[in-house]
Amino acid sequence: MTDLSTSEPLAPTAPTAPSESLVPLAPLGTKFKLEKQITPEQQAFLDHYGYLHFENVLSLEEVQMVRDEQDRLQAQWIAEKKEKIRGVPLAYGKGLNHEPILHRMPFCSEFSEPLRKLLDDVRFDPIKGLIGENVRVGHIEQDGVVMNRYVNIPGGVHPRLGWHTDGLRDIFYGRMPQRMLNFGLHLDRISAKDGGLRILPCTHLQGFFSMAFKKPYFISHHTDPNELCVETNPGDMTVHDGRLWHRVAQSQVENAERRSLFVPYMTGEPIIKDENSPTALYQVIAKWMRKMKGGK
Ligand SMILES: O=C(O)CCC(=O)C(=O)O
Repeated sequence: MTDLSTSEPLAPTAPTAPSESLVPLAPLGTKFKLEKQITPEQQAFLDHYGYLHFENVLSLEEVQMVRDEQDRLQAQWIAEKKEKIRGVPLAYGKGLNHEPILHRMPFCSEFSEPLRKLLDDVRFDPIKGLIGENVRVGHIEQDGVVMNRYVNIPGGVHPRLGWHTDGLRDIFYGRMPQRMLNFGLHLDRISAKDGGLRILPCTHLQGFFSMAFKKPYFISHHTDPNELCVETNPGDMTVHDGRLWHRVAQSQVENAERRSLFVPYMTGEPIIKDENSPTALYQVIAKWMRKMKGGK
């Protein structure tokens, strides 16, 4: 296990005050277009707010392919009665018709050729440049590429996800949080009433104490006065800094489903997972919390 005191912590980025920056800062909520290169405006936006939103990154055919792959893998893993993938417990629950489903599916790109091909497409290369050199897609690291399915039905166990940052899980691997970005592919039309992604802009600049203790991880679901609701269309992509606080709000519509795919872009020493990997403590806690709500 790495000695925490000697692990290299996240390099804190100085906040760029709009007035001091040479690059004009676009207003919060701006949706960008993903081109072959990240523009200085996009970089300044990420540095300042901790996230970016790109519209129409996937075609509707690609969105359908991702949805089909999620359904295919889900059916396969349920039929095989899989309990864990590479040490990560699977989150079983009920779908819109009360059929068995999987709410979170880790390492998906390892089990789907078309998904792997899509995520390695050159269109995503500019994203890697956002956090510097030696960045890699975390296909086989930590939880890998995760497919999410939130279902809002009476008695449902996973209609939402509490406040958290993604970077803190490094602590469970015995090291300080490393620099990372998580990019999300959004598969549904989601407006504020449908729940969906809520972020706390600028919290990536908060420092370690606030990253660890600002809110109780995954337990807190409260609306924060400073949160931003990220409304998406199928094929949109969001990118957020691993230090940014975010949550997924529950839909106000009954019998509703939302799907997303999250892809980690990692730096630092890789923490590779295989079939013999143990379950990390944060995954044990997540499973225990699901059980408390009646899930598996
Ligand atoms: O579904 C989303 O938009 C966010 C997912 C997320 O925060 C996570 O999987 O850690």
